[in-house]
Amino acid sequence: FRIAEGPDIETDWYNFTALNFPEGHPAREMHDTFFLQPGPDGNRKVLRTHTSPVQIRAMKKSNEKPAASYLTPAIDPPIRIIAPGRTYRHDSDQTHTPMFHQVEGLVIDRDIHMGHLKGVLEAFARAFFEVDSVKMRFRPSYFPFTEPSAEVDIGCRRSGDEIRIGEGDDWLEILGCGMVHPRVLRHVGLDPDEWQGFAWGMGIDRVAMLKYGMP
Ligand code: 2NL
Repeated sequence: FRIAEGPDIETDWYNFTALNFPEGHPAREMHDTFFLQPGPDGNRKVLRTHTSPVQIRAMKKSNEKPAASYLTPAIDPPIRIIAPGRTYRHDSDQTHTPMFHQVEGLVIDRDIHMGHLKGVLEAFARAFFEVDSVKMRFRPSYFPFTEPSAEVDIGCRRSGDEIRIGEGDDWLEILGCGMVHPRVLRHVGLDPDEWQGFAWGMGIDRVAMLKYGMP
């Protein structure tokens, strides 16, 4: 996986439209979006509400021909990227800060399926929590940009103030994921009959607290 980065200030298209949020859909407001003042063209930019636009930019680049051969060459699929970064939502209380961090991951290749997603996330959980095996479950969920979509819980055991990861009869949600929606692939110029992919996203604050045993 390569690390990919992008701008904090995004256009509506990269933050929402390309990700299959319909125009005028309440989900755009539900993200508690910070909107900037409209520019001369009437378009209002946003503070990105997730790191997904970074991946949209990477996929779009992957099939755009550079203006000249000495400029950044197009990265053809397969794409394997991790997109960490600041994200913003108009939400502020004891458990929410208006600026927080997400890490998203994306894989695009031929013949990609949910089994690959499961394998990558299991390998991630074992490495991140530094344990040999992690109990995991996938619950059906919904995101506009993936189909099917799932939320992933890891097994844990709580005793007093302590929490043990990877075993036990309790569950803790750590991330959301799914197969990239064909409409998202089409928006970035990839043919969904040729290319498939999976993506996931998580808030890093939660997993960091778990890893370092903060209650
Ligand atoms: C969550 C869920 C998710 C993604 C992020 C993604 C990005 C592209 C296309 C499709 Cl460009 N999907 N990202 C997919 C599923 C879930 O995040 O709860 N995050 C905190």
